[in-house]
Amino acid sequence: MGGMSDQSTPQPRTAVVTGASSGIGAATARALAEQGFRVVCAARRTDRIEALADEVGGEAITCDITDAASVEALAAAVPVCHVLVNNAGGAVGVDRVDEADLDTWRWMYDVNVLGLVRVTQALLPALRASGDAVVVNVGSTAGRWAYEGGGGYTAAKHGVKVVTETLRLELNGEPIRVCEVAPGMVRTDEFSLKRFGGDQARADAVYAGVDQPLLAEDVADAIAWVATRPSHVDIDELVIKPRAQAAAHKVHRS
Ligand code: 8X3
Repeated sequence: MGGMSDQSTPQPRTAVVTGASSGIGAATARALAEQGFRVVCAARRTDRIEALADEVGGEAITCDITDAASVEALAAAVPVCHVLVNNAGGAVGVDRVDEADLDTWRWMYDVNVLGLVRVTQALLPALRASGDAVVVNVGSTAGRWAYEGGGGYTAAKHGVKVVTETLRLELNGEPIRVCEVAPGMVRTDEFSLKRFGGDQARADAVYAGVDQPLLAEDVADAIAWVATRPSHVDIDELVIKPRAQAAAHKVHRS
């Protein structure tokens, strides 16, 4: 800063992380900054992303991925993007299919699938402009397994998996890799709390007796690894779970 510019000094590569205000998104912003990226932290909660951007030397852009104008503004601020981490998403409720509240299912599809598509569409020119880009979509083991009460969320995360595969096919021949990182049980401050409408006891019960659920940092580490492979190496998908979790219905609890 303030010194003579040295033309041989490479410009930092730019990464955009959605849902950067907490959990996996915030941890990913930190992990990518550690890898030398200039990180654009995007989320709805401005105060949180501004604090994070200050911490990592990046930029905060308030963005609601369900809103077209908001996403267009994000894209307008990022002319070149080397890494896009589509992390924003979430679950609401554990309704059985026969009693499902379709408004919450619609919200989950809107955020997890359509939001991801909206951001990807908007940033594709910037990804192309980088000449060597990686899109990392944060899926879930819920995109691999069905479980009772999970229908609205598992349907959406299966959607993330298939959209990721489709985009990889459609971009074949372009210098853009398309990857999915699919975590299982991750203990974050907000995921289960939001799912259970703020009921802390029900949120805590998800992790009860589980020896070391994954932390946001574990998933961020995987995302940063995916994003920093050599240009010719595409990690199609990476499923990451705590050792205690073998499957949706097979979680070892003490
Ligand atoms: C979160 C995993 O098991 O709650 O993406 O569906 S699970």
